Amino acid sequence: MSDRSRIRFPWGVRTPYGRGDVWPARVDTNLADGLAPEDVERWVPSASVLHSNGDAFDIGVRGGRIVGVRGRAGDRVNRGRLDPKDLYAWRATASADRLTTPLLRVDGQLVPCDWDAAMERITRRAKELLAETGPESIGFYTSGQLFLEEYYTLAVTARGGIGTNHLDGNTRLCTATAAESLKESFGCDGQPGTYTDIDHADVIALYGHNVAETQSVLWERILDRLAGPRPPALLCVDPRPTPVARHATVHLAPIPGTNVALMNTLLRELLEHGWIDRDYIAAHTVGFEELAATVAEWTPERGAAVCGVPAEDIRRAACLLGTTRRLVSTVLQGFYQSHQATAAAVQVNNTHLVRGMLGRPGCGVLQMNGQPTAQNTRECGADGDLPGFRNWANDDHVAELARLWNVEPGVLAHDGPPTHAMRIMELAESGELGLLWISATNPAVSLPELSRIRRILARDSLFLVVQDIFLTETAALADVVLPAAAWGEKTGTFTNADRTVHLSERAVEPPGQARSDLAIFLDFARRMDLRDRDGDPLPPWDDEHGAFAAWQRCSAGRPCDYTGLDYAQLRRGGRQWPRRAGYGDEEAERLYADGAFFARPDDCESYGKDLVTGEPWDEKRYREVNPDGRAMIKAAPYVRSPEPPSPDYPLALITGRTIYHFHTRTKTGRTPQLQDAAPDVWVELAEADARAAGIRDGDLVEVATPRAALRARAQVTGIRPGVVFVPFHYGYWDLPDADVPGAARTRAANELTRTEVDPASKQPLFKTAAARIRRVDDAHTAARPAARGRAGVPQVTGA
Ligand SMILES: Nc1nc2c(c(=O)[nH]1)N[C@H]1C(S)=C(S)[C@@H](COP(=O)(O)OP(=O)(O)OC[C@H]3O[C@@H](n4cnc5c(=O)[nH]c(N)nc54)[C@H](O)[C@@H]3O)O[C@H]1N2
Ligand SMILES: Nc1nc2c(c(=O)[nH]1)N[C@H]1C(S)=C(S)[C@@H](COP(=O)(O)OP(=O)(O)OC[C@H]3O[C@@H](n4cnc5c(=O)[nH]c(N)nc54)[C@H](O)[C@@H]3O)O[C@H]1N2
Ligand SMILES: [Mo]
Repeated sequence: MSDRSRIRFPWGVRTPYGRGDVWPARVDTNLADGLAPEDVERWVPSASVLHSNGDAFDIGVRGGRIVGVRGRAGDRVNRGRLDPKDLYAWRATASADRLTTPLLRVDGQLVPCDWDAAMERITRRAKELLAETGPESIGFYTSGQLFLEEYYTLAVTARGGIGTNHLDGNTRLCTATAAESLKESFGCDGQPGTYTDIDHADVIALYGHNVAETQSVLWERILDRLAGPRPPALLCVDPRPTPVARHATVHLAPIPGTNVALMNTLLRELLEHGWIDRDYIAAHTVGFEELAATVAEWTPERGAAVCGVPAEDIRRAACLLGTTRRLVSTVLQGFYQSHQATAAAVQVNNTHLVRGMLGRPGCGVLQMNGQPTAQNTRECGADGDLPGFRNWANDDHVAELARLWNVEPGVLAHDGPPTHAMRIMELAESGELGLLWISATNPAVSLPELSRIRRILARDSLFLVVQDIFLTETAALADVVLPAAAWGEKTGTFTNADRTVHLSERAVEPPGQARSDLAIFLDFARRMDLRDRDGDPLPPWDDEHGAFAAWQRCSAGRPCDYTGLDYAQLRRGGRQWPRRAGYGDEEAERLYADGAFFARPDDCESYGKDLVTGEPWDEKRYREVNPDGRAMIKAAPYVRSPEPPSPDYPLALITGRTIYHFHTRTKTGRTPQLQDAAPDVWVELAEADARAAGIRDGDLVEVATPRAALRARAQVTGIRPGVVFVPFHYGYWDLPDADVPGAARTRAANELTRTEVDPASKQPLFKTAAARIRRVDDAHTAARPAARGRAGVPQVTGA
């Protein structure tokens, strides 16, 4: 298949296989025009940083430049395959508009400067703030896209060195609910399942997960099973007619925000029919009776009325879940970013717990990650968790960290849990936070209610540092901009959604003065003169090798144990954790195979929360409920959405992704093949809603919520009536100055979304808002280019 056609046929050709067989290899390659594989001078091991699937490939280098990519046939994750973003977006790393020097704000303008000037300005402000108000006036907001070594360095610097509790990652927007749901059910973060479960499954249930577009190589694995002998049945729960929905045996398209009602209905069906494993429940779980009581009222008819799906379809879905012997479930943003996020994700865990379907081939839960390195943000404690899945409310865990870092325990002790991202923004808004350091994330496009975020980031009282590879919408608001080395220009490790760790090595030099994020964080720590109890520099390491070794010590004995991994092994291919020294691939494949959980009161990462209110449980309550550290079946009643459609705003607005772009498009928007496939924002709406508003396919329309309005081209599809979908990829960096918000052109989906977080995970509800839509008069639109074809929609479903 030609290169170019992978844009139109993103899932490539099928390599069918049967249940229990090994997924055949297929090597995808993309090289700069005119080059053949033998022209490549060196192949450097790496993996994808444009999703969480962890697809492994080698970077081709020639003449000191990246000239292409080639999938790794032997890797357990992708067996050589690459998705369209990975095939093409390596080109963006060499864009002419990369940041190549630090920038300082002088008289309102960002002007180039050297590293000394930039870092001195930052450390001067940080030292003033430490002296005037203390560590809690400084905050860090990082990413799910750096390397493990970088997160651990930042966590030690911020938590152990500066002593602030205000450190979170954009993983808060992404997989905070995955982590929270795993803690609530199993006592600890860490993915129970593995991708090889796809090879064995008889039913694959996908909840709010458009895997075809967001982990398209994993979807190829599913398509190859569908094309082979003894194919699995698919259950898709998504209001849109995604490629997954089109291949589903049962497609449930619930009203957005009703996931808990649907899950409770499905669970009741399992219980009513006795499709449960009583021995497993008795031996390994607590909480079953409460679940049975909570779901008792959720008859299929009641679920159907609340969720707006036929009762018969719910029965068919439950029958799939209830009668299969091998069930794999995946969950992603349609649950995590919707109303009652954690409560809904936990109910998916419950379907596995009541059926005893965990830790065996073909029986696994994948509470998916989204970003390539989100797992590492979480395990290294660069988010609202402590490193090594330690429990902030357990004094022994905090003391253990203090010993590891050789700092006073008091430095790490705080009144509450680490501050979550939206709270960090509130502290900046109120003026309590004086310095915010943002690395590898673009909140001026990706956070909800953007007019408010722009106001906060632009405040005079906030000294804003932004560390990126491009001058993003966020960087444009900074006081100091730091140019980072990108993927391919630095070395480090990262872990995908099924616990597979890959090594990504430096292939080429970074442009200009750009430096790795690791070097920047360490430079800051040195200039701040951060020290441990013995007066030695903190962090004590100087490079990625030192950081990795320190992380291994921190992870030892914890669920995410890295002590048996090293760079030399990882250079040969991805390997999963947990990996104590001497552990083999078998032992790492699935968590909880023996029905033993990391949930004993002394071990667990969290004492848990009330799923509806988010109220934390204390140690005493946890010990009462779960003294032996079993899996917890936690029930949740359904609660109505905080912003349901109303007479003024009669539609439900959801937001999300296309296969061709990654987030705020800093890379994919600079890759012509991808940008051309989805050049501008659109809004997907149903035929009936379009007709009612006099809208035809391709018309320019305005979508408004109580917060703002944006303009986009209409795409009329088979989406559930009453629901509109807007991709969130389109910010403003590639528009002319005149076309920014407030002027002619508002196009970022997050202008419309609301600042509301899930009570338990604190993840913003990007998929819960009420909206209205109207056609914009043609006279206004004559000058605007029409989107070519159906932007963002692959031409062929890959069957
Ligand atoms: N191409 C591409 N791939 C990516 C990314 C990217 O930007 N582009 N980003 C990566 C990252 S960081 C992430 S987090 C993942 C996200 O991956 P996904 O979660 O698969 O992607 P989304 O499009 O955000 O949302 C998934 C689906 O949720 C549905 N949905 C919306 N509201 C509801 C609801 O209330 N209930 C239910 N059941 N479904 C609902 C939407 O219709 C949508 O199809 O993708 C990763 N992979
Ligand atoms: N409405 C709506 N909003 C959403 C979502 C949604 O579905 N709907 N999804 C949410 C989710 S799941 C996510 S993950 C977020 C993503 O939101 P963001 O994290 O804001 O999106 P990105 O564009 O990936 O931003 C990453 C930034 O890091 C820079 N970068 C890349 N590599 C490096 C590096 O090596 N070093 C440094 N320093 N910088 C680097 C990139 O240029 C880019 O500016 O958006 C969230 N926002
Ligand atoms: Mo994400």
